[in-house]
Amino acid sequence: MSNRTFTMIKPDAFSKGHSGAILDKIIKSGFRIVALKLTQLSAGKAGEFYAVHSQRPFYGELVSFMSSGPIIAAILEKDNAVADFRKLIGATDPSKADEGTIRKLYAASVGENAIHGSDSDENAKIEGDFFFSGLERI
Ligand code: 3AN
Repeated sequence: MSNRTFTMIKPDAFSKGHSGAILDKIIKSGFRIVALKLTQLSAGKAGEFYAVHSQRPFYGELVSFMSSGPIIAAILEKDNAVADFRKLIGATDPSKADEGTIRKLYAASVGENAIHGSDSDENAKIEGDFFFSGLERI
């Protein structure tokens, strides 16, 4: 079990001004930030990041949304990071997310669901490496 996961505060949450509250909740939940950046994905880069979903019907919408505005990307550290962070963000569909989760608090729909969290240790490493060089993390 690795102790790192990867997250993005998505364009909807960023543009609504929820980034500070979300980062505060993440830190207060026991995650340590080990890399952090504000950036905006091109459609090409968003397509590459979500390539695993390229055959899904929502892929075009997802790529267009994820490249529509700034995002905050981060690598987070905590024991059992991947599973604990998925619990903190809640279900993909915010209407099904538990009370108090980030998606319940800040997400509007399954397509625009405020935050990303890696779904496995393997993907956490791939996704963290997609955004951050060795010099950009501690
Ligand atoms: P999660 O982000 O909870 O791991 P995935 O991996 O199933 O969910 O989906 C990746 C992203 O694709 C989601 N965060 C969401 O933005 C988008 N997505 C998933 N399902 C749908 C859907 N039915 N319609 C639109 N977008 C979707």
